[in-house]
Amino acid sequence: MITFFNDQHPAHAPQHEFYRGERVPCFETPARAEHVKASLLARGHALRAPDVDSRALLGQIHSARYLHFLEHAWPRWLALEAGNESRQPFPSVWPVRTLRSDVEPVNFIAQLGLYSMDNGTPMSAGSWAVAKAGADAAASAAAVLSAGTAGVRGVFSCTRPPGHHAGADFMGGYCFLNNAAVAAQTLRNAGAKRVAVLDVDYHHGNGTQSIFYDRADVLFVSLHGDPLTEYPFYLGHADETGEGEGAGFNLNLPLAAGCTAAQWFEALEVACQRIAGYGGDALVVSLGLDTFAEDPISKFALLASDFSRLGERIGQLGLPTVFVLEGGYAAAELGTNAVNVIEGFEGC
Ligand code: SP5
Ligand code: ZN
Repeated sequence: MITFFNDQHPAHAPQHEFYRGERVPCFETPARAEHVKASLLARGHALRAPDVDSRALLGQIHSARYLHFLEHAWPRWLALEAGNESRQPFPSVWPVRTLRSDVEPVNFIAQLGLYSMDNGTPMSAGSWAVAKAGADAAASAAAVLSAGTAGVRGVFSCTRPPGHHAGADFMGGYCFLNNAAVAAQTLRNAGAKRVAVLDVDYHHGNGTQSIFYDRADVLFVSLHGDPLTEYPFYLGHADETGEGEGAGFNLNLPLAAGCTAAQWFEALEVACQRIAGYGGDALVVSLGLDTFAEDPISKFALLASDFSRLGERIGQLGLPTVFVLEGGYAAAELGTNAVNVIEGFEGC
């Protein structure tokens, strides 16, 4: 499968995140993408460099003040105090209910809280450049598909950091820029009337849902761990069905942590029926692989062979498809699992 690989990704390399009150090594590591790259090359898939500048697209998905913050965050952090190049900024205060988010404070950490949904999205020196290059990869993949090149049914955007938790004006869950939303909007801009997004990451794609919640031209369908017990906790329930023109164009299929692969595939079937009924012109798959049984932070039970089956089922939808890499933290197995999906898709 044609794959756009964000080869700048190693420059996004924060050292630690918080877990149960302790600082622990990041789960979302450069090794993840390197394992996917190795499996792609070993199995004969050529890699391309992103060739679309997503800047204008980012302005269609994210707020101007959020993009401005992200782009300048690291140099501002360095300017705050000597030694900050070896420290990571974390938010410590957030504008929850009754507090104002319309006035941007001057204080850097207060701004970081304004533009974050959690303290679980660590930043490093290269984060902006790498996230931007990842959005370029997603836009490049969608552009190839839109060009209608003969024989191209699927394109893969292989990048990190992931994107589906990032909303119009906030980061979260290791995500800064919403790559899947960029891909969907690229397809719309190129003439697709309707685009479906299928999010199969273990975690609900709250950012993608919120970006398209009031739109009928992008259907969002997600299967994920029940937010009553699983991150991102505050979105992803079954009663979230869209609003305004988007009413009826959002489908959440929460599943109990610990559910079986058979139960997961039953939900996938419901998701696929909805997508087939939508009559879209193209599909974006938020390809999280943290549904894997051995994932260190998730509680579903898919095996390597199940990812081939997932790719086949997606292929049966018969839609031009952009795959965008999201989560998946069993790094050594990530390559096999990702390539199983895209080869399952190609083989069906
Ligand atoms: C893109 C993506 O998959 N983001 C996930 C962000 C999850 N962040 C919260 C992690 C909470 C970890 N809970 C671990 C329980 C392990 N026993
Ligand atoms: Zn995830």
